Amino acid sequence: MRQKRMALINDITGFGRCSIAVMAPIISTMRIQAVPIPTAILSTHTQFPIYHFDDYTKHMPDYIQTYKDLNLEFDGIGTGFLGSKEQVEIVIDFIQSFKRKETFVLVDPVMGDHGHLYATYNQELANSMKDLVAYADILTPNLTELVTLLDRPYPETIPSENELAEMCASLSLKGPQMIVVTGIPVDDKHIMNFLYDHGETSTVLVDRIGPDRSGTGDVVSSVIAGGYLNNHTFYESVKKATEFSSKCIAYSEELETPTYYGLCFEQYLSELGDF
Ligand code: PXL
Repeated sequence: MRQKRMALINDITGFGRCSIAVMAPIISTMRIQAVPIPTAILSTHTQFPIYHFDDYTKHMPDYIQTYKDLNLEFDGIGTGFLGSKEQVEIVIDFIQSFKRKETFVLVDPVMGDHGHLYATYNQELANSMKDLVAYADILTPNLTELVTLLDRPYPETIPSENELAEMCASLSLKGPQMIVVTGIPVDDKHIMNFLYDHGETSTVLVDRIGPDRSGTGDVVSSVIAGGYLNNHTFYESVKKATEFSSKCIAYSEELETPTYYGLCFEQYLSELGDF
């Protein structure tokens, strides 16, 4: 028997607590081997006023070829921030090569927030993200990403649970049967995560603490992936991810950490070790 192993296809950002710099420690703490596959290397993430961005696309095929030649196996594959259509195609090839019957794929369709796509995003990239969605077992969009994947406009009011269920059902026709719409600001005091699991829906409500923080999605998706790989249900994994991120956000606020410095997750990281 070997330990479980998860490929993390995402960027490496030095300062700012996002992507692999967050996902690898969380996955490792959850006793799963983390295997980074960088899509880009950045000094800080793109929410900072300045950053150095080194696209890794041209290295990715050779990097991945080593794993093909070694016949490596992965129990989980997680994808996040992707920079170009070409990169999405490389990721789809990776999934086609490494997804076995028991391998689960989590796609975090990192594209934007608050109704706007990130600066590095354009319509072409958003369209190729739709192709990637077809390979996901678990999909973790926020509301902006959910409507973008469905080619719908950002809603003027927060959608009802029935509307969210209908949108998730539409998206599930493309492949993913477990969808969590993250960070829905239902009112001034609460954030809702809406779950769709093979046609069944549920919600996880959490107190809203301070303004939105960058990297929250990366903390949430890695705890979900780790929990699911450790044989928890999708609902249990989302609940743990929500509670953990909420605790980290409260601590980050207490320290008056700037929102773009991300979640001070190190404080509570060890608590994930027994989940
Ligand atoms: O956490 C999302 C994310 C990941 N990677 C990079 C980003 C962002 C969000 O801005 O800029 C490089």
